[in-house]
Amino acid sequence: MRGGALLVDPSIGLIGGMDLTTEVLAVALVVLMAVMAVGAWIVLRYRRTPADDFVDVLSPHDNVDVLLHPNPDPDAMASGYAAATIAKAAGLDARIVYPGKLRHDENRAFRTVLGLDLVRLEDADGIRDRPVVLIDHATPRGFTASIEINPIAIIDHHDDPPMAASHIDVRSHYGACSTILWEYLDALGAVPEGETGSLVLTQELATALAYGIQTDTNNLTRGVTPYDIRALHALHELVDDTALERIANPPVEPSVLDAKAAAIQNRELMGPFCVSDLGPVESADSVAITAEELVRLEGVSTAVTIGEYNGTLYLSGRSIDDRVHIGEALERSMEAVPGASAGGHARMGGAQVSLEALDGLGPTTGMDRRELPERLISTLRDSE
Ligand SMILES: [Mn+2]
Repeated sequence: MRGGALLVDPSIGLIGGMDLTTEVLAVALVVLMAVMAVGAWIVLRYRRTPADDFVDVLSPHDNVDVLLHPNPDPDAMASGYAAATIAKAAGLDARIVYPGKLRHDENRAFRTVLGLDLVRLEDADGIRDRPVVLIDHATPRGFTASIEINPIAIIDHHDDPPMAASHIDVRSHYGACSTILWEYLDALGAVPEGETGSLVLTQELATALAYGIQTDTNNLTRGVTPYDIRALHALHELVDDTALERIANPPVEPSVLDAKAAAIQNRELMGPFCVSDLGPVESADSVAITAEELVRLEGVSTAVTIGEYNGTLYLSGRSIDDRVHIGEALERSMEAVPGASAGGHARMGGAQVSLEALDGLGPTTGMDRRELPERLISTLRDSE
């Protein structure tokens, strides 16, 4: 029974010095690790991202209008550019549309330097029956019948509650909407120019997004998050520095210099308040530009400029004083004037009133044009 003795020989369970049970365990462990690795790869590869949801919502359509808020800023334009790029890569015919006006030289330079194709919107007629994506705002506004628009998607970073849509991605903790759109491009596997892929992150698009992040975070000093920094970091090597420089420092129009001269010359100071009547201006933009300039005067924390353009008086206010809510202060100072509109945020506000409406009241009501600076200053003092 030597064979029988062999069967019970303890050495039968040893292969290469390893116990049989250990070997089975080792194989099981390797198999388990392989399964986990494949599982992780599948999860990573096929994980649903907000970008995938966005593409899903777009894909049943042949065309889409990417709608920016009125007077779009670089962040809105860059985000719209990215959304339209994603839509085009998904096979849609995409347009970028906006109501209002492209204000400020910087915004116009942004459009020109980057060769953006933007369509201006007068009312809802052109887009009412088309699928609409809202970018950098959560409710359409600033054009006739805007209430009739039912967007299919909303991508925004403001606090405002969004209206209903199939795809809603509002991240109010992000410094820029451009950051969200960069994350979309990244998740969808966008490739730099020159590489093969259906979704291309061109130099223009990268420059636009980087500029959008920079302006909406005030050069990374306001509301910036690690997400914004990460996006900017990833975009950095694709950015066209010369284009950035051209957008940031557009040539100054002589009329803007004239307005600045008038703003400095005509300024009236009372403590930290500065009000200046520029008289007639060649563009309403000058009024906002000069308010931004005057609030930087040493000792001044709140500035309001007034300019006359096309029969309308434009007022623009800036405040770096937390006790002054400039939007509300302008509203209060315009309360007595019929047809005047005013409002804004704590640090930035504006008002418009037709010269006719102002004249109609006459000096007896205390709202003569010459009294306006004084009246504004007293409203600002009351709001302290
Ligand atoms: Mn924004």
